[in-house]
Amino acid sequence: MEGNLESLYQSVMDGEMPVIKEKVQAALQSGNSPQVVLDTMINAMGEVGRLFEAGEYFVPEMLISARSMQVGLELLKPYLIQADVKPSGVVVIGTVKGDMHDIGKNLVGMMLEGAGFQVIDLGVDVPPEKFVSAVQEYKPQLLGFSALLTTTMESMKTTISALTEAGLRSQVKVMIGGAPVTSAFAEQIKADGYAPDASQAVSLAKSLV
Ligand code: B1M
Repeated sequence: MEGNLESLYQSVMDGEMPVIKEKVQAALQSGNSPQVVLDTMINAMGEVGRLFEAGEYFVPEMLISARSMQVGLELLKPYLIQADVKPSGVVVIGTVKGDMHDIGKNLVGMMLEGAGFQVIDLGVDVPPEKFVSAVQEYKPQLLGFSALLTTTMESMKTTISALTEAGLRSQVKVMIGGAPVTSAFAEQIKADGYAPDASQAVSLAKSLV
């Protein structure tokens, strides 16, 4: 790995938030593409997850790494915006009830914005009724659910049921994603689509609206 990328990778893993900005800038200035810089941070978070699973990292370590990555993501945001994008539609996104993970959801939101969607982000731990009222209020073409825990994937199903009960299911397409989510699960809960990562979320969103 190129030196600046290696240093950024290590800083995300160590949760060195104050130095992340300069490390992202250094990595970009030394000629690495924004995508490579982004992938470096995503890989670092993957390693954080592995260390957590191995009992070498605990929640505080995961949290400071996550905060560092958020700082880095904000800096990359302008680079994720495509040139000459036409307005594509309105998307409401959120991390489902019981789940506090938001890095992936934020990245998906940024990329959708970059592709011309107006993104209304409901945040984390979003209960089904909040998604329902957001559909009534903003009339989006698309709803996006994110979940990182096997235990909270079920909230996606509950939210789809809540939309059906409110008579709104046919008015909006639902796309889902997050590490434990699969296309088989999307089919099972009758979502309209699943994307494994943020760039495929953009292609999927475009194809759904
Ligand atoms: Co948590 N955590 N965490 N965590 N955490 C995981 C998810 C875990 C896999 C770690 C592990 O054990 N290896 C594990 C889940 C195990 C499971 O359910 N099978 C876990 C656990 C157990 C927990 C707690 C229960 C720990 C505890 O308290 N004992 C707890 C739960 C809290 C809660 O939510 N109720 C917890 C807490 C936390 C922190 C708060 C400390 C922190 C989150 C901070 C934050 O998000 N602001 C955290 C972190 C950072 C992680 C890991 C290390 C990294 C997640 C991440 O940000 N990845 C994670 C391990 C891992 O994933 N390897 C882990 C980077 C991000 C860019 O990727 O989110 O996958 P990701 O998003 C991707 C795709 O999934 C996709 O596109 C994104 C970009 O490519 N995508 C979508 C995501 N959403 C999408 C939506 C779409 C389409 C695509 O359409 C709408």
